[in-house]
Amino acid sequence: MEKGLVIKSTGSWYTVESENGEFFECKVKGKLRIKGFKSTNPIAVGDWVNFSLQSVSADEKEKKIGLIASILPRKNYIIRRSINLSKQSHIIAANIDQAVLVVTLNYPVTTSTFIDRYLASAEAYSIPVLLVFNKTDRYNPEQTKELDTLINTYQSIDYQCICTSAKKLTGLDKLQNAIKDKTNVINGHSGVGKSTLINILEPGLNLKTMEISDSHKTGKHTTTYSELFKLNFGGYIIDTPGIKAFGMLEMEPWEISHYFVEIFKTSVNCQYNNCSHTHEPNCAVKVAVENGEIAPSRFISYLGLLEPMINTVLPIKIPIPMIQ
Ligand SMILES: Nc1nc2c(ncn2[C@@H]2O[C@H](COP(=O)(O)OP(=O)(O)O)[C@@H](O)[C@H]2O)c(=O)[nH]1
Ligand SMILES: [Mg+2]
Ligand SMILES: [Zn+2]
Repeated sequence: MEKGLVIKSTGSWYTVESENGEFFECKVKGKLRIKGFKSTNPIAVGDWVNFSLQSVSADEKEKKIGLIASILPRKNYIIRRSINLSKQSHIIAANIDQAVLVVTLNYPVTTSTFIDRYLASAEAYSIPVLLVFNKTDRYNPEQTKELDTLINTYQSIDYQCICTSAKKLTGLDKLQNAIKDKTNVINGHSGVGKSTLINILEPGLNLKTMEISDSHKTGKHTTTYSELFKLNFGGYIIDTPGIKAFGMLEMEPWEISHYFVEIFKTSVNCQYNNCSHTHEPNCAVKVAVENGEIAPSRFISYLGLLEPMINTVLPIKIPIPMIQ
């Protein structure tokens, strides 16, 4: 039995890279079942599988194909829930080491709310995030200050931040080091520079970029298959559908606060252990926002996610102007 990594899936065939770097076309042997999981695809890119090789003759030539016998346990995965009623989900990718969110303050605008939703989703999936602030060449002094504040906010809660300019070619070594030897998904609004950055780091890798999210707007369910692209300097980049695919999991209101790391940490000091940090007395989170230990923008993002679930009103006066 061989062990390998699924790097491409077309539905019934999988391209598997064996541990010594050979590629095999593989099929699933019999029926694979994953306990407690209803999914349209049992195997996804990023899965490690055990497979055996079988010789088949094709066009009078001997060829080896693989038969996948089992999947190794996943450390995480991202899914897209189906829109129809089957309740089946589609696994986009498994075993992701890092989610890279490319952000620009402007051109186009990325709001802190958008960043925070992304971070919360990634926390829910247990995927570390790298924040890449691109197009620094375009910022005037005032915007640069704004950027510094934003970076301070995220670094203070332990998210790795890198500033880049694909135009001036700055920060690219840092970016390369940060994604090297990892399996990365890359996201961010259209136009922030994802393709440009990737093409500089890995010339020739023309990612069929991620604008597939548009199909979600129309409600159409396009079956898309992801692919792991190998980086020559080590690691992989996953060509994934957009941010929508990385959306929030179904969760209870109290769960949301678990995915805002600093809110979760602070909440151990709230009077009620199921405190929603809105109307409750003796709420340590509200105190921390008021005295500047928690960034107001983060608290506002948290309330924004809570709001569709319960009717929240801004529970406190926000002392500092926030970045939008
Ligand atoms: N000034 C400037 N422009 C950039 C930078 N990075 C990308 N761009 C430009 O932004 C536009 C969108 O980039 P693209 O890579 O297609 O964005 P994507 O949609 O995220 O893949 C292109 O015109 C790029 O040339 C940068 O760091 N500085
Ligand atoms: Mg692109
Ligand atoms: Zn509280």
